[in-house]
Amino acid sequence: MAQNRTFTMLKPDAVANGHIGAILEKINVSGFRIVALKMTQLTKADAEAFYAVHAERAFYGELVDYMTEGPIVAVILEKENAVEDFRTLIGATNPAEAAEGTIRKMYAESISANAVHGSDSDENAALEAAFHFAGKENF
Ligand code: 3AN
Repeated sequence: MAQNRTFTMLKPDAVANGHIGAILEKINVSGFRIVALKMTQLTKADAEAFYAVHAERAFYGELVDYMTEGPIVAVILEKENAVEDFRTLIGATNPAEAAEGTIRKMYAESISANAVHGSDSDENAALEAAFHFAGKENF
């Protein structure tokens, strides 16, 4: 099967709680190859643009505030069936509903501070990767 890519962010709660290493290790042992990686902090405009699809949702303001409160780690990952397999690895949006052994079950604090982002389609993975990485970083 062809290799394809997904995009993740380790969110401010995961970074602040010291989980960068553990989460990257879990991603690696689950068969994903790290293609590009950087620690950065989103501006309000960055977060509003990244989550524009949620602009009408009640939690949008809270989400933008939360995603800008501290640094994040942006990562492009590669694996067969990357998007779907990564969604399985991270678990449900609400950590209270996430399966045992998933990243959100292990490391998330709440439905908004839920430790990691995972792209929901190949198209969005490509858009989100391009949002965070310039061509020379994304090999
Ligand atoms: P996922 O990240 O599982 O794809 P989405 O795309 O529905 O979930 O939501 C994007 C982000 O918005 C979530 N990762 C979470 O941080 C936040 N979010 C989603 N639903 C809620 C909610 N009901 N209350 C607060 N924040 C939420």
